[in-house]
Amino acid sequence: MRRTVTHFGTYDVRVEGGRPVALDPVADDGAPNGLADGMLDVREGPLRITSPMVRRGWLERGPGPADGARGSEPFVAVSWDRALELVATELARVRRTHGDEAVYGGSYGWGSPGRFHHAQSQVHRFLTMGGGYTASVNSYSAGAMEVVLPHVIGGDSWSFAERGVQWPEIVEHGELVVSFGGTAAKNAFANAGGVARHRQPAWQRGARAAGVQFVTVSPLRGDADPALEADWIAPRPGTDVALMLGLAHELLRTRRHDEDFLTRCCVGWEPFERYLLGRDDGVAKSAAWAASVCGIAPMTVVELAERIAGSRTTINVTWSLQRMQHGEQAHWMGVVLAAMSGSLGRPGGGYAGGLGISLMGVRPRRHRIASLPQGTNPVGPALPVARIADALLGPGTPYDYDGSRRTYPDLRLVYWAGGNPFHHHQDLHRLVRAWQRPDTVIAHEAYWNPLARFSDIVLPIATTLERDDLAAGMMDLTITAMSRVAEPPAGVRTDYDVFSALASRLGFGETFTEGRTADAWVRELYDRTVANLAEDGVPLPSYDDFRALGSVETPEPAPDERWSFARLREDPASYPLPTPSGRIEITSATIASFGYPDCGGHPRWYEPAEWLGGSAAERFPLALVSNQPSRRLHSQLDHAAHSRAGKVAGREPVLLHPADAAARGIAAGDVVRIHNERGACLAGAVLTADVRPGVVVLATGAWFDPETPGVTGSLDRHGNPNVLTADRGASSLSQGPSPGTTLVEVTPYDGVPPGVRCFDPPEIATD
Ligand SMILES: Nc1nc2c(c(=O)[nH]1)N[C@H]1C(S)=C(S)[C@@H](COP(=O)(O)OP(=O)(O)OC[C@H]3O[C@@H](n4cnc5c(=O)[nH]c(N)nc54)[C@H](O)[C@@H]3O)O[C@H]1N2
Ligand SMILES: Nc1nc2c(c(=O)[nH]1)N[C@H]1C(S)=C(S)[C@@H](COP(=O)(O)OP(=O)(O)OC[C@H]3O[C@@H](n4cnc5c(=O)[nH]c(N)nc54)[C@H](O)[C@@H]3O)O[C@H]1N2
Ligand SMILES: [Mo]
Repeated sequence: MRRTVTHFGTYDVRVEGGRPVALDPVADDGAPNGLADGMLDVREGPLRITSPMVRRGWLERGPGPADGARGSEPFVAVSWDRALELVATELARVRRTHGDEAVYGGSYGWGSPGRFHHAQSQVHRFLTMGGGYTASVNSYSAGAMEVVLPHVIGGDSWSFAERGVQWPEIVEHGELVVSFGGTAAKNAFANAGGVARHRQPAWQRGARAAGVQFVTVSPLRGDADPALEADWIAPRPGTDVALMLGLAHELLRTRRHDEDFLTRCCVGWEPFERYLLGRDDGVAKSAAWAASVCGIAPMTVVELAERIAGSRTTINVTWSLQRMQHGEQAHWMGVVLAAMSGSLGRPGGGYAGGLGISLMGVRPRRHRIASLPQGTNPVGPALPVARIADALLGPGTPYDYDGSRRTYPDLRLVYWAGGNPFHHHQDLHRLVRAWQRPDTVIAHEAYWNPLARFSDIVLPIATTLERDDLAAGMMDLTITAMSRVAEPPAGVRTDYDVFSALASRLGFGETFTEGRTADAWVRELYDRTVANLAEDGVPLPSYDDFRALGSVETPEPAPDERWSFARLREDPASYPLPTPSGRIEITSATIASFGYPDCGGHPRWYEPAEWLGGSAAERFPLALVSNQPSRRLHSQLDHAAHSRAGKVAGREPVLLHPADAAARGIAAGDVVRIHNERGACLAGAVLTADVRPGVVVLATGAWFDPETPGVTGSLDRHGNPNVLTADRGASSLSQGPSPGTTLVEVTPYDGVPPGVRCFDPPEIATD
C-alpha cells in the first residue's frame, strides 16, 4: 500500500503505469476536503525549483545588507557543490565574526508532516550542533494565549488543549456551546503533523443531535456549520472582551454568578468585581455598555447571559480572538466568564480554547511518539516569533516579554526551512525592508514562492510525496507509514541530505547523522516509539509489519486528571492548579507586578489602535478579517488547482456586505483595491449578507505579489492581507502577532488591473 499524509488528510496514492496519478482520501475519512488536488501537478510544474539558486548580487558581491536587491534581482543556477560550499563558508564566517547569536534559525512554519523529514526539527538540530543560534518562541497560532494562560490556569503553554471542555462530555452533559469566533468547518481541515481522518463535523453534529444548543459570536455567519442551527451574534471585530464583560456584569447584577466557585477555587475576584462595577473608572461594564462597544442590541447581551446562567455552558474562545492587539484578554476573560457561569469544573461545561480547530475537542494523544532529537541550543534567549521584523530593524533595542526585559540580537544570517514568513508575518512591506538588513538569507524551498524569491541562496527541496516517513498528528491516535510515491526531480534533495552534507563540510557530519541514512532514521524513530509505548503497555507491530499495514491505531489514553477543573472544584486544597496561588487567577499578582500599561493584573477592555468604534475608522471604515483559507493550508499549494479554482477575477476573493459594496459602487466579481496606510492589494469581490456590515474578509495565503516590494502603500496584485495588517506585538506580555487589529477601505479598481505575476517563475540569469 502506498499511503501519504499531509497536514490536511491521509491519502492512498493511485498509481498507473508506474506513475502516481491521484491522491484518494482514505476510505474512512469522514469529511475529506479538496486541499490536495493539484499536489501531483505542481510537483513537476513550472514553479518547481530543481537547482540551487543564488541571487546574482550576492554571488557577485558576497554577503551584506541588500538595500532592496533581495527580492528583486535575478537568480543564478549553481551546482550543489558550489551552493553547499557557499552556505558552509558563510555560516562559518558569520559565527566567527558575529557569534552564534547572529544566526537566526527561528524558522517558523508548518512545513510538512513526517516525524523525521520535519523541516523545523532538521534545521534546529543542524544549527544547534553547529554551535547554536537564535531561536524563536511561541507561535503565530496562539502567541498571546500561550503566554497568558499559564499565569491564569497554570501548566505549560499548550495545556489548554487538553484541559478545555471536550466533545464527548458536551454530548453527554452539555446544553449550550457559546463560541466566540465560531467553530468554522474549514479550520478542522488541517492538523499539525497530519490527520488520519476528519471527525470534527461528526462530533459537532453529534452534540447538536444530542440536543446541545449553539451560539456563534463572529462577524461571519459561516463560522458555524449550518447543521448546528446556531444563533448568530455579530459584534464589531475585536470587541469580544467587551461582550464577555457585559455578560459577566449581567451575571453579577442578577446574582447568578457562582460565588462559591469564585471564592474557593479562584483568586483575585474582588479587584475584578470592582472593575466590572466601574468602582474606580466610573464605567460599569454593563450590558448597555458592552452593547455600545460591540455595536449590538443590549437585549442580546442580557438574553445570552440568561442562557449561560441557566445552562451547562461551554465558553469556547477561538484563536483568532487572540491574534489581535491585547489578544491575551479574550482567553483570560473566557476563563473568568466560565468560572462565573457555574459550569467550570462541571461535566460538559466550562472553558474551551479553540474547540472546532483541527482535532481540538477530544482528549489529545499523550503517547510518546519519537521525533528527531534536536539537542540543547546553547544560545538564548529565543525571540518572540512575531517580533522578527522588529529584531532585524532594531538590533540592540530593548523590548519586554513576559516579565523580562531583553534586547534584540544583531541577526546577520537568516536560515529558513519549513515556513513562509512572506505568508505569515504582518505588514509585509515592513518585513521586506527588515529583510534587507542581514548579510545573508538562506531558504530550503520546493517552489518559487515569495520566501524563495526573497532569499539569497535557495536550496531546492523534496516534497512529502518524495520521501518515506511516519506520521502521527497532534491529538490523533493513528500512526501512519508514509510512502515515497515518486523520486524527487533531478537536482532536488531532502532537507536531511542537505543538512548532512553541510554538517560534513563543517566538521560535524557524523554527529548530525549518527551514521544513519534517512530510511534508517525513520526505522529508528519507529522503534523508539515502539519502546516508549511498550512502557505504557501499548503493543505495536514490528517496523516491517507497520509499513505493510500502512497505519496502526493506538488506544485512547485514560483521561488526565492532572490540573483538572473538576478536581479543583471538588477540593482545591488537594488538587491545586500549577499557578502561584494553586487556583484560577482572575487577578494575577505576577502579571500585575510587571506593571505593563497594555496588560494589567486582571482581564480588561483595552481600546485597540484600530477598530470600528475608534477614530481611525474615520479614514478606514472597514474592519479586515484575515482568517484561515478554506482552499489551502496557509500559503501552501496556492499555485495548485484547488486553490486557483477559488480565485475571483484571478485574485483572492474578498467577502463584502452588499450594503458596503453598493455604497462604493462595487458589484460581484469586480476587481477591488483594498488599502490603508501600510499597503494595498487587489482582490475579487464576493457579496454576501453573511458578514456583518462594515467587515471585509480576505483569507490569508494568496502568494505575495508586490508591484514594488518594500514600498509602503505599493500594490500587491493578488490579495495577500498581510500587506494591510499591522506589525504590533499583542502586548508587552506576549508580543504575539496581531493581524486581527486592522482597518481598511475598499474601492473599485478603475482601468485594467495589472496581471498576477507570482505564479510565473523568476528570471534566472546564466552564471
Ligand atoms: N493576517 C494573518 N496572518 C496570519 C494568520 C492570520 O490569521 N492572519 N495566521 C497565522 C498562523 S495561525 C500561522 S500558523 C501562520 C502560518 O504560516 P506558515 O506555517 O509559515 O505558512 P505555510 O504556508 O504553511 O508555510 C510552510 C512553508 O513550508 C514549505 N514546506 C513544506 N514542506 C516542506 C519541507 O519538507 N521542507 C521545507 N524546507 N519546506 C517545506 C512550504 O513550501 C511553505 O512555503 O500564518 C500566520 N499568519
Ligand atoms: N483549511 C484550513 N484550516 C486551517 C488552517 C488553514 O490554513 N487552512 N490553519 C490552521 C492553523 S495554523 C490554525 S492556528 C487554526 C486557526 O484557527 P482560528 O484562529 O480559529 O482561525 P481563523 O480562521 O483565523 O478564525 C476563525 C474565525 O474567527 C472569526 N473572527 C475574526 N475576528 C473575530 C473577532 O474579532 N471576533 C469574533 N468573535 N470572531 C472573529 C473569523 O470570522 C474567522 O473565520 O486553523 C487551522 N486550520
Ligand atoms: Mo496557526
